[in-house]
Amino acid sequence: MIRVITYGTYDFLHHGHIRLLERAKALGDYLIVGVTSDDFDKMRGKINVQQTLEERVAAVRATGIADKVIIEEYEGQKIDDIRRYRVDIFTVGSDWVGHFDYINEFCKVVYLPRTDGISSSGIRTTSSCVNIGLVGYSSFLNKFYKESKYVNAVNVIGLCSHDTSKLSDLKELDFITENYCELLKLVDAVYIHSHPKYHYEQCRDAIENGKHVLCESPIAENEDQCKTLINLAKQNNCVLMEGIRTAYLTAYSRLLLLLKAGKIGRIASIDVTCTSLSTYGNFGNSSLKWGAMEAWGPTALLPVLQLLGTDYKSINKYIIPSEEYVGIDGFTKLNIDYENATATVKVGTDIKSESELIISGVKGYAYVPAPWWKTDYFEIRFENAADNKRYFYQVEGEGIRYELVQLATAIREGNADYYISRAVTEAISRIMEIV
Ligand code: C2G
Repeated sequence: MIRVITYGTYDFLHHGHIRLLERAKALGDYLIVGVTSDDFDKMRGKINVQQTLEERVAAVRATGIADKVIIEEYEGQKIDDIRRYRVDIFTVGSDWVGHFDYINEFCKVVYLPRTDGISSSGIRTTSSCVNIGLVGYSSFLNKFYKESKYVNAVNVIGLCSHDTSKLSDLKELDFITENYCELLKLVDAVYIHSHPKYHYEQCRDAIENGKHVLCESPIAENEDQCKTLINLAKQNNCVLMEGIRTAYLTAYSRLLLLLKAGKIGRIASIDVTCTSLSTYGNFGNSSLKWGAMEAWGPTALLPVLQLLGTDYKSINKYIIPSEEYVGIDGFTKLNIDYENATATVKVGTDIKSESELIISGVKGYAYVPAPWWKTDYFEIRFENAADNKRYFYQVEGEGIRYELVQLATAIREGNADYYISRAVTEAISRIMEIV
């Protein structure tokens, strides 16, 4: 019996895939199909996959062509599989010619002609492309725009800004306006990165016009405004997503899962620092300058609220005012106390410090090095250093593209608060008001 193996993502299974599977089967008597896991696809840069692994496996099984379906989860697994299943032929489409020649050492390699004129990314783009308008003035929007090009479920088509002097990359957009209502007429969704004092009304106007919103946190300056936006989004069947990029990073979300699973035992203390001397809004006038809490508060509060909860007992603050801008905090330290845990949050735009995250538990602690908010790496450490574990998860583009993939998914499936719960969003707005 000649055993053949092939691998793929098989997102939105189409006739190109099926033809490949048919010809793969024809190479022998028994066909094994490896379907890639979500993590493995993300690791190898395929972040746009929209169907779940379960859906993709089911679709391949339903063709009735494969004799066995396995999951491809890690780099190098193909060699393991070829040995384990005593494979005679590895095959894949001709778009991979040369890429798998090394497998000739283990079995015969056959590249089959790829079917022209169809692709999963083509299906994804036509089936659910979200037209996005950008709102704001910060140079960060250049990075956001560049990252959006990696996500084929979204398409940035316009900008609303009162000052485009720092938005060089966006000058290529066909639609640039100072009129927010005009932008709203054109798009399906907006990404709001204006000054936090405008977030509430810009979110409200977008949702009232039936538009989805991804807004830089804080989405509102107090809890009442926040609750109003959440209810309005529900009534209008709009997605309202909080833009804290850290929440969408694989490393951060895996750290949270490990800690919630009790990896370090009960968490007693969290120390988190976020400082950066050149944060958005340094535009020479205080009306556009973001204070330390505005720039870093939501990010710094995220692990505290997600791990210790939102029902803290007290918050004490220590504020060092900005020396340059009246009424703005240059550095803020918060002590947040719970029934049996405590957190220290330090944020600064005028003062530089070691921006790390340390989560202390009764069995050990988690250490995330600076800049922890865009980390690809963390350690879980114990009394016996031999038990320490290191974790690495590749990050591309500081998490913006993962945030955009989640926005497109939320618009398609409706789960806007999958990564950041509404309770956390409300608590952030509540704390922003206190401070
Ligand atoms: N394919 C094809 N014709 C198309 C599209 C895809 O023949 N129009 C083939 C690909 O060459 C591949 C298989 O169908 O052999 C699955 O394609 P994808 O789902 O796009 O996954 P891909 O990442 O290309 O799979 O490690 C090997 C990779 O996993 C190969």
